[in-house]
Amino acid sequence: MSNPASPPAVGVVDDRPPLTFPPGFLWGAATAAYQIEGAAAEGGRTPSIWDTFSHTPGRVVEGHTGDVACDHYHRMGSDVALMAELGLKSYRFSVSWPRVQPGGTGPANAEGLDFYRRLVDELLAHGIEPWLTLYHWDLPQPLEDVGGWPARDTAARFADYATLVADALGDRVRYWTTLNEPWCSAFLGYGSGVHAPGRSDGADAVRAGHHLMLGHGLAVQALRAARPTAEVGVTVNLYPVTPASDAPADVDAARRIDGLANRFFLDPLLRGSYPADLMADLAKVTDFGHVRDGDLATISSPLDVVGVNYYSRHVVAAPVPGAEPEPYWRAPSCWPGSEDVRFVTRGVPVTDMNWEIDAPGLVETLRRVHEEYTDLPLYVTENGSAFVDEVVDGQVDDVDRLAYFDAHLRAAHEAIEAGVPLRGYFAWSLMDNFEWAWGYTKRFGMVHVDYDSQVRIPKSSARWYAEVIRRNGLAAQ
Ligand code: IFM
Repeated sequence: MSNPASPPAVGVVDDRPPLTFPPGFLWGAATAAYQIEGAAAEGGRTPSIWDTFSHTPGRVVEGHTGDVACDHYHRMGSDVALMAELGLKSYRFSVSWPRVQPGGTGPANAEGLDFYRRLVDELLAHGIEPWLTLYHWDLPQPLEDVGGWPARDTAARFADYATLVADALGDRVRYWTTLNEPWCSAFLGYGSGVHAPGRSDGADAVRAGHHLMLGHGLAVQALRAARPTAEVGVTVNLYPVTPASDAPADVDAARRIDGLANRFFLDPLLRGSYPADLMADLAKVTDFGHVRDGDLATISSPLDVVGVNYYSRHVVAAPVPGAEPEPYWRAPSCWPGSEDVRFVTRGVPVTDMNWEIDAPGLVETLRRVHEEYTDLPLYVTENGSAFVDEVVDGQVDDVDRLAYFDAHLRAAHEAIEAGVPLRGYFAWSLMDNFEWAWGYTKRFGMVHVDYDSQVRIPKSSARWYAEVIRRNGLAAQ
């Protein structure tokens, strides 16, 4: 199999055609508060679950924390100038809940809100559309202390926080995302415990997933009440799930993992129901007693856009007795009720995260959301890759990352040609940052960050992306 992310070999004629995207296609890059801001104890910010988790020995590689990160809190002006230099049409960032509402309840922290007001104003002054995500995993620690997302009340707290941010920024932000990747918050945070808050209980993970979606629905209603013209959506991380063979047991393993990874969220959010087969699979974990009348109507409150984060594909197979448990998102505890399913490595090229590179999977994913779930405009709100970078003579020539973007943009274009109303694409990430349990050891940025000096160097992929934006498409190669 050819490597979809390989740059053309020297001397080989590459006939990839030029591709033009629809007029107005929104080209952007994304980040998240805890991954870049730093200033963890400044401006009235109080700890989130990620502060607690990263400061707990053994939780994050090499004991890294987000205390300083990319110091974006202090360098916001020059970071926005860099975005403008790259020609970004939009910037997707998240608001730190404990920065704007310390502790997660009560009044707003004016200093915290002021940071985001200045960020948004700076973006607008540079002609960059702000795209605001309310929750990218930094739950205020006091809310975790009273139960976290497995507790129903957290959903109501989230809606209050949404109102507070909408009241402050709704006059200048058009695009609002409630949650980023609720699968990770629920199943990595409360199932396997490799993410904050580091709890490991299948029933709690399922409850957390439900209450995250309930919080989303309540926040959609709160945003609409505060700002009727806002364009509101949610971002889910989706994977095509493929059986390793046609054997019925492998096909069933794929159905089960697809249920937990994709349909657990897509069905309630876009159809207002949990899939019956998923509920049957989960029967040994939970009786779904946490779901109350009216919840699913709230969860499926009408949206304006849907965000899709895409990185890779899951290939799975039926259990093999005695198989070694695998780490991270392949860990059995991420998949309550389906702990026995095996994740298969196909031997295709992988990124530094060990995630298989599979650009056609993006076409499949976008088509599925459109053809099976919704006619709403779709946005790829994250797509990108970690590779080991080297700074040579002050430059970073990240050919692998560039090729990854190229292959996935071609896939995005193919999806548009197949009828998907894809309206924009956000590269993950604008700059290298705190990659959660991996700390600073994994680099996803188009811009290199030297964490000692905080010097930023746009990599080859950033220069290339700037050209893509300028042309509104890909040049022939
Ligand atoms: O860094 C993360 C991001 O916070 C959420 N989506 C996946 C990225 C890469 O792991």
